[in-house]
Amino acid sequence: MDVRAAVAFEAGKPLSIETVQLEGPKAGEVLVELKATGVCHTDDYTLSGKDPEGLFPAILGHEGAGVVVDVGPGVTSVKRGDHVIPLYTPECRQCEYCLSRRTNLCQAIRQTQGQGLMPDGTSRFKLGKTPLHHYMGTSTFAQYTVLPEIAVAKIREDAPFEKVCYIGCGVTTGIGAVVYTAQVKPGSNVVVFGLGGIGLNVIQGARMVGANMIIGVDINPARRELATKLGMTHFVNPKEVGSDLVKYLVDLTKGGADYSFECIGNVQTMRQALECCHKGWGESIIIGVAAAGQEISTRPFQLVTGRVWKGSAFGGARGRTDVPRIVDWYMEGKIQIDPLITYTVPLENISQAFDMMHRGESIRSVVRY
Ligand code: NAD
Ligand code: DAO
Ligand code: ZN
Repeated sequence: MDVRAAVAFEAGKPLSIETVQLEGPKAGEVLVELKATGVCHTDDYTLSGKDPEGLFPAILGHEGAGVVVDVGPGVTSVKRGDHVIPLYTPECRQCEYCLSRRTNLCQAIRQTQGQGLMPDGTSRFKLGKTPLHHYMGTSTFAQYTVLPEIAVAKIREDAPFEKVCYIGCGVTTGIGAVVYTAQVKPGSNVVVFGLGGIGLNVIQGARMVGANMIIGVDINPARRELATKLGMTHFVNPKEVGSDLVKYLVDLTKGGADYSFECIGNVQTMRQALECCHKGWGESIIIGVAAAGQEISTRPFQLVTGRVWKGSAFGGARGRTDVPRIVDWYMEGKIQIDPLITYTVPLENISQAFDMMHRGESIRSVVRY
């Protein structure tokens, strides 16, 4: 079928709106009509050419929501008409990783997904005769996409697509890091570095689980107002604190954070996030993705004396199991999404969404198909 899509032909060039050809779903696959997709920094990172694993030409996008319109042979868990969120972290429930119950990093289709291909080693997208790479197994910058059955979460039908698409990455990454990775206990003191599309969701996750102090750290004072509405109790601007941010945070929390979250992707703030944790038990969760080749450091004594360094991908969430529950939390008013969606644009204007992100004017922009 012919499908309108934003194609990334080359690193560093703007996306181009094209009519591409999409083959139907093969065994174990589903065809999804996308209704909305968020535009995230990770799409921008790949498009910029800085992502060493970026492949071109490709159809980017990984934060979508839509409706199943066709299924391939053998598909049993979803049917035509089901509302779904595509998952860049699938959940097969059969691989060693899924069965371990110790990680959400399902490996069932890891290799081909990393090669920009479907599990059978081919692409479903073409422009003329040129195959286009899939991206993160999702390729949501297209009106329709094909996904493995294990990479869609079935969600309730009354959830608005142009809001819950954000659960496909940012919301789940932030809230999941609190609920699943760190398992923050009520009454904890939490420090969140970076109050963007991820950090703001950590803030509201911390509020949802009953944290005590929720301290937001950001160099952009404009982030204070929204973060406060989502549950932040204290705002710290490192530019105003002087040279010893770590000491300031340890003093503010009277001994250090029970949990800290790094939501920037900067190796210096990763170190600060670890070192502002409480001696003996404080846990620091790295969410931010640092640039290729960067390394983290600290004095090993920080770990010897009980601080714990962890990472979190997709919030530690098992997509097919946990994403529908997060949609329920939104529909029940336990978490907010609407104030975080700054702009909604048609596919033709997707470049505006990237421009607003570059200028720091948006938390999340959404493309509505
Ligand atoms: P964002 O740009 O919207 O937010 C970053 C925030 O950090 C901004 O508010 C900015 O002002 C602030 N900031 C920048 N430098 C700072 C500094 N030195 N000190 C304090 N604040 C500073 O980004 P985002 O969309 O929230 O993404 C955050 C990170 O999370 C990125 O690295 C992204 O790649 C990563 N990410 C990780 C996962 C995962 O599963 N681990 C998923 C999605 C995104
Ligand atoms: O299983 O090795 C693996 C790959 C896991 C990918 C995890 C994604 C990490 C977050 C990247 C940013 C997502 C938008
Ligand atoms: Zn698996």
